[in-house]
Amino acid sequence: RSTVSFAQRGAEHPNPLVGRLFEIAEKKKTNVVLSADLTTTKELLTIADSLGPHIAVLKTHIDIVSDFGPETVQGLIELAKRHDFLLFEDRKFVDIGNTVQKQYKGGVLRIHEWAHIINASILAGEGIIQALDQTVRDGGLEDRGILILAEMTSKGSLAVGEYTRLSVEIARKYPKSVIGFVSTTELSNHSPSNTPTEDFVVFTTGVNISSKGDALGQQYQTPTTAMAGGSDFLIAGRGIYGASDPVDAVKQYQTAGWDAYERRVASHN
Ligand code: UP6
Repeated sequence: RSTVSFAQRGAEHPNPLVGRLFEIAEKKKTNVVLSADLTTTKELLTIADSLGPHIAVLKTHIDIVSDFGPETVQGLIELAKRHDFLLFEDRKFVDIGNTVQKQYKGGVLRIHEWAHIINASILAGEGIIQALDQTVRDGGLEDRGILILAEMTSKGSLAVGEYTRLSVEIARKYPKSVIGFVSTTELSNHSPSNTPTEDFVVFTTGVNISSKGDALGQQYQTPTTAMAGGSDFLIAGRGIYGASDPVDAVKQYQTAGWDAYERRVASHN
């Protein structure tokens, strides 16, 4: 579905959260997901406020915030409303179903209360997705979705081949809550679909305009190559918040991502 416009995909998508995501992207002309890996509430909220107008989603690692408290979440919720972006907690759930339900709903972080999107890996088998799906469906909140972490960008990642293929197979069983994948490319070649209307949203990490990687195994591709590979949303962290002028940087990622998206759609019409 990557050659269809976001507007059309949003209008036709059975999941209202995906509808809203595509609507935000079209309205703001951005498919940038800011990976806001800042470690204090003040830094996190400051960057969310200044870059908010240019992003569709803000991705957090809420457990790295050293002074985490109710004001952290309150601030994120307010900024998400003011600038119209969704919140994605990159929790990478990995445990047995019973444990992840507690991690998702409870603890100090209460992720389910504020994060529209979460992600999980299928290392533990299908039960983890079944458990999160249950919480999404019975949790009393409409706009919640799961991404399956089908690949990883770090060097030597074991999330390849059959693992990635099974991520797609499992995703198909939970259409009410699984909205897509975190992966480096679109995954239909791993597991071709029999349903032409199937529409998983592809979020791609490891995106950077000026770097090839870091000293700890991270491997980057550019916004253009990610979009050519069928990505829908580009997740970038240090390339944006680590730049000398983050506002200038986010605009560059926004333009690169949106131009590539428009070219992709135009070339198929
Ligand atoms: N992330 C990856 N690769 C994956 C999955 N997740 O980099 O396969 C996450 C990291 C970080 C962000 O946890 O929050 O995406 C990438 O940040 P960066 O752009 O600063 O490298």
